[in-house]
Amino acid sequence: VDTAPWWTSAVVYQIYPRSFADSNGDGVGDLNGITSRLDHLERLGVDVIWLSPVYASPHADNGYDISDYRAIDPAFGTLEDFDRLLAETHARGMKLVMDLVVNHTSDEHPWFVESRSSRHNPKRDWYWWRPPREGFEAGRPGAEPTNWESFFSGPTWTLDETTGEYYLHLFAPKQPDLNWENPEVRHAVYEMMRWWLDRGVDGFRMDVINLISKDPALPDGATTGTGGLGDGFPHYGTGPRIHEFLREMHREVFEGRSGELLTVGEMPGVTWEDARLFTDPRRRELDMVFQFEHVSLDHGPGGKFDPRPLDLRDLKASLGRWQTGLGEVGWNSLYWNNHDQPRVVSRFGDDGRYWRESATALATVLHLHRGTPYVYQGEELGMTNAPFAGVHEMRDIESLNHYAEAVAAGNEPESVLRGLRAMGRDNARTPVQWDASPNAGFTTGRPWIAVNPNHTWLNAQAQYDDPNSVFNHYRRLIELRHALPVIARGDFRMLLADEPYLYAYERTLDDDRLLVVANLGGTPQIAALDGDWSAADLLLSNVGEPPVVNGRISLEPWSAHVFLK
Ligand code: ISL
Repeated sequence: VDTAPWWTSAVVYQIYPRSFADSNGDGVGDLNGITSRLDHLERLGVDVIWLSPVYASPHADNGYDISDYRAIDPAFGTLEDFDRLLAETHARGMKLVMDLVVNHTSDEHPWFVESRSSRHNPKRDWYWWRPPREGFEAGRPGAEPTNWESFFSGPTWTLDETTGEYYLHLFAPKQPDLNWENPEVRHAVYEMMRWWLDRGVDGFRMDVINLISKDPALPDGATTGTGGLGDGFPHYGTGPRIHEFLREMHREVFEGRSGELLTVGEMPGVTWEDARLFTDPRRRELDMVFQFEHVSLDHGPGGKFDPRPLDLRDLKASLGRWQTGLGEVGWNSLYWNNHDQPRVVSRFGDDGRYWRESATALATVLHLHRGTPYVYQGEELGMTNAPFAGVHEMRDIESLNHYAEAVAAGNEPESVLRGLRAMGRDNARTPVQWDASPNAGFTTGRPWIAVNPNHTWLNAQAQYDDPNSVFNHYRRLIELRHALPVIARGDFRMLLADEPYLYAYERTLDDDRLLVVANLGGTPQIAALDGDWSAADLLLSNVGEPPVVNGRISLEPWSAHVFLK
């Protein structure tokens, strides 16, 4: 009997609504736009849609700053539109998972408006309020209660003149952190989650959920940050009560509901040891987590905006460690892309000469690991980074803040721009390229961020009927996961770990052996493997059948092959 959870053989597709499809010509994607494009997802064969936030929001961080958890933002539509999207998704046999952003709210959420109104307001303690540092006058540099640096530049504290106290925001000042120490906060969140589940949604992707438990002593961090600021992560990352909070959430929200729901926690800085605890089914916390190790390997000494080339051996060591670490207990999420990461074909592949081959090779390698694959909108088309002419074409608060800070600190604008062009989040946020028409079929109006000019040849319409397209390669990978238990549940063994251009591994289940072998570089390679693969079935290839003599497989640049025996 197959007792593996349903999501071991499932693939999730992430939609960033603002950039997916615009139904009303205002230049911003919306819910009706998504509903009108569900055929694309059905054709691709994905099982679950994860919707980035569509709640009411002032959009300081594109909806990751929520002012009403039970309302749809008018830019995206209405609750009625939402219900229709949900019904249409279900009618096609797919599930829909919401984004849950509860480390912080918008500063325009009524909870925060009340909280800031006076020191004695009943909701005062729903957020983190602190007086200025001992001996410092409020508002002076250094008066912040801790030295922590925000993810979006500058300090994590903003002074509120009304009461003369500071509030904590790990992200933008318009994203104040909720105080999870307060049980009223936790129960208000659980109630809201139950409200959405009762409405029919199939689970949650939980934004920065490993940051919700802070050390209440709020100690300073080691001063590594810009302008004398410090790293607060050890005091709020995977904090003292995080497992307790997630178990409580599980009890209050998920216990007794259908086993068909999905929970995935986004967890910057999480280790595989922690991830195993979070996803051990006996502990009743989460189904899976998003980790960040493999998307940090190309960060240079100056951090994310100072990238260095990826050494493939580091990538294999990292992903291999997670495969093994969560091999017996726990479960992996597999992703190259999301709305916060540059496009993988530009980042780890070759978006020029070997565009198609590298997009499909990277997809092959990722999808056949043990874990649940996530496809980010446009990834299935091989969408690339955007050719931003300058910062005036960028929209992301993280990029704009970093640019202002770095240039003010005396850095050459051109060199700051280089970092943003390579690593900025807006690379992932240009509109989905549906066809070759002027705005790529995304909108009839003026898009909120420019469409990538390569949509004239890189678009969905051009790929549906091309058997070799990136789209059809993703479709086949998804099909394979659905069809083969060895992909869903087999053991994982990394091969050729020291090879700098080859990515090879074996999956085994009972008598089935699956071999994935790929050349992730621009020169021909030979993979020398143990055992005889010459008689094995070639299940999938992105370039055609490779020459195989026993265990020696010749690999063209960026070729990827999947064998079964
Ligand atoms: O991209 C990042 C900054 O370098 C990440 O650290 C990112 O901020 C982090 O992964 C958390 O992301 C999530 O929470 C943020 C939001 O801006 C991101 O879009 C979201 O995915 C705050 O809600």
